[in-house]
Amino acid sequence: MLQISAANHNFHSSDLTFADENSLQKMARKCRGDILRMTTLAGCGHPGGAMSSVDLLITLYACARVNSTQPADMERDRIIVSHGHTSAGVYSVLGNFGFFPIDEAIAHFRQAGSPYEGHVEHGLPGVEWSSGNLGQGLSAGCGMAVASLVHDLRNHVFVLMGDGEQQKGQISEARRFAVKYGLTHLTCVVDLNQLQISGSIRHVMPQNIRANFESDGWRVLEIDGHNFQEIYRAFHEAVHDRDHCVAIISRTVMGKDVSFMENVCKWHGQALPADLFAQAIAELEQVNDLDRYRQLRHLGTEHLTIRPRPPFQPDIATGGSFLYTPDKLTDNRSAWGKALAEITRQNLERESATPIAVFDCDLTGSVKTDGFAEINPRNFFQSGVMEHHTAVAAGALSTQDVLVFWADFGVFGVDEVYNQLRINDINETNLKLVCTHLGVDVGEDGKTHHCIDYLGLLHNLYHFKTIIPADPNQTDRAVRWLMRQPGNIFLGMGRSKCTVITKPDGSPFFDEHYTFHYGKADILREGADISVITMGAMAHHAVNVADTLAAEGIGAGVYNFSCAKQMDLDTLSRACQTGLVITYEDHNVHTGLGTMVADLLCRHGLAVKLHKMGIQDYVTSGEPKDLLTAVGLDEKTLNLTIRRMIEQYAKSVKETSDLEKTVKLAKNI
Ligand SMILES: Cc1ncc(C[n+]2csc(CCOP(=O)(O)OP(=O)(O)O)c2C)c(N)n1
Repeated sequence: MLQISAANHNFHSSDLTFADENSLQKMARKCRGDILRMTTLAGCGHPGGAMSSVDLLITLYACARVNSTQPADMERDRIIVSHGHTSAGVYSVLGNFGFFPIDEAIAHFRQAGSPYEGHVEHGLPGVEWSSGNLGQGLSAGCGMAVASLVHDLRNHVFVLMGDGEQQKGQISEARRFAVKYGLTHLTCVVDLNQLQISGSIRHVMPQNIRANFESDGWRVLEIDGHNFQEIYRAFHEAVHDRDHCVAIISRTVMGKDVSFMENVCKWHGQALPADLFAQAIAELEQVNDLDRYRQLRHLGTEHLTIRPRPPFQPDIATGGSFLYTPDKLTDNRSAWGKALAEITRQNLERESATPIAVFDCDLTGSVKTDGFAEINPRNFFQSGVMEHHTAVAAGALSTQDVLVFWADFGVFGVDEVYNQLRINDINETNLKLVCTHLGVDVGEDGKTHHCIDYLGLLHNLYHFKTIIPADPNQTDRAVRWLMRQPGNIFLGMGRSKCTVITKPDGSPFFDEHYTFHYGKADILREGADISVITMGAMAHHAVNVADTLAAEGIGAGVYNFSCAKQMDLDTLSRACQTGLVITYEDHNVHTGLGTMVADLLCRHGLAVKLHKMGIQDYVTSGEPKDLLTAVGLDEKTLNLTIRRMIEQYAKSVKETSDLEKTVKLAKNI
């Protein structure tokens, strides 16, 4: 096992000792052989970039403050590999440095059920962030560098990236963020091998990487990315420069050290066939031991383990609650902002409290993060119009023992950044995403701003919980609940002020005795004739309609399913007892609550007549109440729909009994 000298550990002295340089060179040769072993055995992968990046990786994992025996130590440096396709390079280094058995990584690379995935996987010790979609790693690095500020750590964050990857716009967002927040303990390294999948980076998409970094305020160093002394010195400079974020542009050679692979872009994403592997491994002066690994691969992957992130249990005091009374309209977003500010105040001086951080994308007043910003400005991150970056930075920070909120409009916090949220979900983050201005409630801003598809999008993300509270009281209690939860949670609300939902006696439904339970539905009104299933801003319309119909003797039950992704089956079964169900929502009718209800009804054999009321197409600008009328979601239309369904049902029952009578007559029974 490679042991670096104390002088070079943590980039302490300014030069690499001769002995350490020799050790790193030897290790590089071994790692290049292992990259080829892995990819040839798997018959796929990305050997070319892995071989150009590997000297940078070796220097980092050898000299940075990381320890294979304590890979989760809080004080460790964070190393993020943004060009996750170079996984064979990363695994070869981590395996040879003892983070896991190298033979295991070689034998099971890209095999079904194995943690040694095609793109780097955070379930492995030493891997901080699963990447694969290019352009996101620097944002993850920013999030982890913010964690150092929040926890007052003295560590360093390193991000490795490809050069083709630099074409991605999100990187410029991350560069600006890093400079604005003085993340001088963040260093990035660009592997400048001049090639990407389709050829030379100059032909695919010309760029000026150095100028891009410099114009955003970074200090840039240029080095030979295969010269260990130069690599080490650059890291040493970067780590000790407390005035700049430093980018190290490293000139490298794709396929380095195998003559026929060097500078050939075909090897970016292609494994060597067995005959070329034999040639290459001979050039690297190593034995061709592929058969041994083939045998190990045949053993399968059942014995391999993936380590989930350590559980996150925020310690937050959430005592008390605000009670909103029916005599006044209040918007849910104000209820969220007020609860956030009050809980922040409660926890600010508590020694054991988990730190809270809030990200905002230039919508502070609208998404009600201003109260937090005033109370805890140090942990408030104004990220401007940089949602892609923010989604990832906030997600990465949430893996570092910080309770992280990102508040935005629905169209920017979900639609704009769907893939970033997906990567967060894959990374098992603990992000609390709070989106306002959902549905057509945004009204006059028009169709670009009507977020009507968020529920369907978030339904795709296996680990995201969704909560769409019905009124300010439920919002307050949901915020208090989610403050103490691990995992990704979405809290959604509209823009307008809304009516406080009441019990039939006129008192608040979600009163001082109410506690939010994730997955529990609320029966807002009982009714034996028909059931309306709804959530969020539409709930009070359904209650109004039910109350009007009750006065005429029609029993419409109203069910608030604020947690659509974990539906309360008992309450759903109860709603189905009427035989008639309407789902009522201001979402895309194809992917919203109605479709989720229909799915559940089918899966559990609950037979009802179901009518889905939702949005059929994009909607124009207009006042929210007019838009609800335009799309057939106003109270009058709900009222008529309920009556029509009940009438049709009665008619069909009558027709059935008439038919039965006729049949009986015909049979002379
Ligand atoms: C967002 C995104 N778009 C496209 C891809 C597909 N892809 C994988 S690697 C690659 C080229 C990357 O080039 P570079 O960063 O220079 O890596 P190298 O070729 O040096 O390994 C592309 C386009 C991706 N992984 N992510």
